[in-house]
Amino acid sequence: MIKHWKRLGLVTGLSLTLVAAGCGADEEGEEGADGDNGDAEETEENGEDADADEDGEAAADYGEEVDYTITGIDGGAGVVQSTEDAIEDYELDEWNVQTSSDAAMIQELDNAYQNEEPIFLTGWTPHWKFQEYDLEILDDPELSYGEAESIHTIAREGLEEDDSDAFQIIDSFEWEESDMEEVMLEIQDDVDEAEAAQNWIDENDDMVSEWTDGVDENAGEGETISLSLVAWDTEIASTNVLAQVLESVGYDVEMNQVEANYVFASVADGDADASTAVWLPHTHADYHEDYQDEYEDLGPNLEEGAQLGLTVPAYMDIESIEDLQEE
Ligand code: PBE
Repeated sequence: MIKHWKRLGLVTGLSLTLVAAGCGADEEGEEGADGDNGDAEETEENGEDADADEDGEAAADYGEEVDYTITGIDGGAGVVQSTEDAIEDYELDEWNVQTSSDAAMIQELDNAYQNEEPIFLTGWTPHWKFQEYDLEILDDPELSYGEAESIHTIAREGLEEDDSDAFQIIDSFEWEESDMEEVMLEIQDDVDEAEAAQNWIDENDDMVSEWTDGVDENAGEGETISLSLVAWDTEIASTNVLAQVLESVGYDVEMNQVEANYVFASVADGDADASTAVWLPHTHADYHEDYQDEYEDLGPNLEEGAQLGLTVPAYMDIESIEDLQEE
């Protein structure tokens, strides 16, 4: 599965992601002629789920209804790559992933959700979308999306020697899924990112004071620390918290939103000091393999709480990615 990932290298992922143009519902038009499973639409016991007679059949209808399109985020994201792997692993030949951004995907989810229409998303937890919408991650027996994983922090070589206080804080930063969700939800509720981060810090000063233990309150002396991130809500939350803590002891923090591959390249090159955006062992395995010798992996900032998966609204009648296979 990992093979085509490599090719992305330093090139922007966006333009390379498959958008299997125009592939759509055309060829499968004969499914009404399948004979005995005929009138599923009309024979419901519960009248509600008109198309949802049994998983296989409902899922086939979903394919047509969504034009065999999975609504994705940026092409550099591991979850988009995993979705392309799933298309291959489950032989979903006519399906494709449409790339956009985290925000645009959520907008599409919102539109579909209002109308109870089917939609397939490149999903992951933690993410506030699971609090705001009733969503499910489909079973993935082939493990195209990997298993539960952790989010790691990486730092540039030499940061520890150059600035042991900043290094200590960056290295100590660690929290839990529920913490990250709190910050994400507030940002989603239109609280400014820095303010949401600060609110969480104010409520969790026991934890935060361990990260800054022994660090002088003016340790930063105005030095700049630069953190790389992608505009994924999880990373916006973690990076803002870390930035606020660094600023509280006198650092100036630059947060640079970049494409996924550049998170790794920038820390490897020393252009950035650190990043909290590294999902392992699955999501970013290939980026990490390419760059891990050139930066320091400081281990999880969020342990085992993360998971990718093909995600749908709970009102859809489908349980497994396998249900999308046409018989
Ligand atoms: N995500 C959020 C990223 C990692 C962080 C799941 C969208 C990805 O798929 O690469």
